[in-house]
Amino acid sequence: MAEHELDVESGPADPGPVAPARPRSPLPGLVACLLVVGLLVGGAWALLGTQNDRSPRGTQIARRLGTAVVDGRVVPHVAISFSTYPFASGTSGGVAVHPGGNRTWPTVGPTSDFQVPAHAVVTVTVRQYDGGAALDDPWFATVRGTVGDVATVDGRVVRSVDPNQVAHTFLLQSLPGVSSAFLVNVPLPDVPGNAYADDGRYRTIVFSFVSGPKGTYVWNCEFPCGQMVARFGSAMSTLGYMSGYVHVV
Ligand SMILES: [Cu+2]
Repeated sequence: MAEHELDVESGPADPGPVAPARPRSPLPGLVACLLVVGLLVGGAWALLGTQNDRSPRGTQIARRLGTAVVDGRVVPHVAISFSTYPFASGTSGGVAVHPGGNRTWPTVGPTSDFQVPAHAVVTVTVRQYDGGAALDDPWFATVRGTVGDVATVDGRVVRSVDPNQVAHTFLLQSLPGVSSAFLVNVPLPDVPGNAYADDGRYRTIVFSFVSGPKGTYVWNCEFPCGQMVARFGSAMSTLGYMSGYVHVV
C-alpha cells in the first residue's frame, strides 16, 4: 500500500449504544433569536435617535446685511460670527461661553450651529482668543474657498498664515449629496504668547464665502486641539466645541 493511500478500513471506533436523541424544543433558540434582533433594533434606534444635527446651545440665524453681486447676480448678503476660546469655562461679556460644558476643553461660542440662506454671500467674523502651535498638515494654513481666496487677520488681507502658529481652523464642507465640490478652509492664527490662557487678547479673522444649495453642511477644526486619538478626541470629536453645522435654507 502506498504510504499516503487512505486506509478505508480504519474508521472511528464504534461509539457503542447511544441514548435516542430527544426532540429539542425550538423555543430557546427562537427566544435567543428574538432577543438578538431586539437588541440590534433597539441599539440602532438608540444610536440614530440620539443623533442630533442641532446644537444644544441654539442656532444662530444669519443677520441680513443687504445684497451683494456674485457673477452678475444680486444675492443676499448675510453675516454670522463666533469666537474661539481656550476653555469652555470662560466668560464673554459676563456670559458663560459654554454653560455646562467640559470646563477644560477649548470651544467656540456662543454656538457652533448656524443658519444661512442658500446662494448668499456669508461674511464670517471670528474672535480668536486661544494660543496655538503647529498644524499637523500645513495644507490647512491656506485660505481656501472664500471670496477671493482671502481672509483678513486684524484687518490685514492674507492668503495663508504661518502653519506653526495656528490656534484653530474653520473647515466647512457639505454632507454627501448636497454640493460635492463645496469646501471652505480658513486658518485662525494664535494669540502670540498666549499659552492657552484667555488673557482677553484676541485676533479678528473675517472672511466671506458664497453659500451653496440648500442642505446641511458641517464644519470642524483641523488643528489638533483635543485629547487622545492624536489629539483629535474630546473637544475635537464632541459636537459644539470644535465642530458644528451650517444649515443652508
Ligand atoms: Cu480647534
